[in-house]
Amino acid sequence: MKTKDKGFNTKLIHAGAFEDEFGSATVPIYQTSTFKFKNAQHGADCFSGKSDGYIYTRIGNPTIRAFEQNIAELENGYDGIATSSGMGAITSVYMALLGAGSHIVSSDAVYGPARGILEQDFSRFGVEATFVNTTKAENIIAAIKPNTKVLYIETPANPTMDITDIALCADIAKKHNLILVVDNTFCSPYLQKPLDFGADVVLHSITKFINGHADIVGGVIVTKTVELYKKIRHCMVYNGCNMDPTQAFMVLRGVKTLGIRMQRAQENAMKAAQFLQVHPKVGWIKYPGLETHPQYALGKKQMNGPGSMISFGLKGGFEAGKKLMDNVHLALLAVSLGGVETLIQHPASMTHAAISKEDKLKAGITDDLIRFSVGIEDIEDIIDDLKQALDKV
Ligand code: LCS
Repeated sequence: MKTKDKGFNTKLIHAGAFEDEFGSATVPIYQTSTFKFKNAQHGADCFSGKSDGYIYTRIGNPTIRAFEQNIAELENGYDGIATSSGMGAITSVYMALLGAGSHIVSSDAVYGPARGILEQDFSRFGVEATFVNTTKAENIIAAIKPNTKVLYIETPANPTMDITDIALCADIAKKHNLILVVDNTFCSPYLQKPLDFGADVVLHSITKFINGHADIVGGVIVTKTVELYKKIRHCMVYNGCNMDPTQAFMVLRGVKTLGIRMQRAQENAMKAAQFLQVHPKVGWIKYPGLETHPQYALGKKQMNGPGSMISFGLKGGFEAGKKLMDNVHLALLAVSLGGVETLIQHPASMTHAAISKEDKLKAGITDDLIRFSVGIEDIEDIIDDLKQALDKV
């Protein structure tokens, strides 16, 4: 079924529709590493690109392809490249777009390893990186050098919930001939479509909202142009961080409910945020749905809803936060986010441990910051759980 002119929830279920000879209603798992050629000429034609038949699962596979075409349509992009993990997506993009002597400007608050691999590994190959608070355009412009090739932003940022203006970044990128890459993990295409605001590449950890059930790790990249698609796919295939057919099957199943999951999770998050905001033991809270968020208006402009991620700190600092995390019963004390279950974690010592203490503080990742990923359970139970844990602080 052609879904280009259909609504988002219809696309979730039917985009990139797959057909097979049996009329399967869902996409089967093609659990095979390799594919038979019809004859030697067909094999040669598949390799030269004259024929588009499947060759080898690292290069392409029907189950994986169905997911790639689905997500490309959801993000309004040219095509998708599925990867073994979100970090696989990020590394493939860095590999494709950066090289010895080039420079990247990135948000200072990004998922820890997305920054760590630039500082600790790409630096060994002569790639320079500057991390700035990208919520202010002047910081980005000041960091751009003659050898800057990429502007990389995460919005809302993990874990500070800072919101960066995608359209403004696209303008800056155009003026300076940079490729704008947006990590859209915290929103999913249900809430934000960076390519529509002028980004060149959008990527995700599909481990989070897109799959939504905390049962697989995976990633995906969607590009605006065929040129970027070819360049990045080449690096993913040669680097070997392809998605597996079973992962693709799982995420094809998960993505179908993205709309209803996100809607429910953000309704819950709004109520949880309102509860935390007025609680006497809470020192501060950052949630895009509260008017107290520093970029509340920008969030309203570029996001179709505030999402379900909350960052907050207790008046008693880290020690109080530790007590809270040790006393929740319903929320799981676990990293990751964006699943149907509510999760709580401490970024400074967990997800962002790869970043130096000084850089963490500069990026706003304070020691008291608690990250709360609100699930789709009954909100009364989520709030009761917070209440009883806060009583013990
Ligand atoms: N981008 C963002 C914004 C993320 O939050 C993560 C993982 C990644 C990329 C990497 O994706 P992965 O390779 O794990 O699929 N964030 C995690 C987090 O906050 N807790 O655990 C993982």
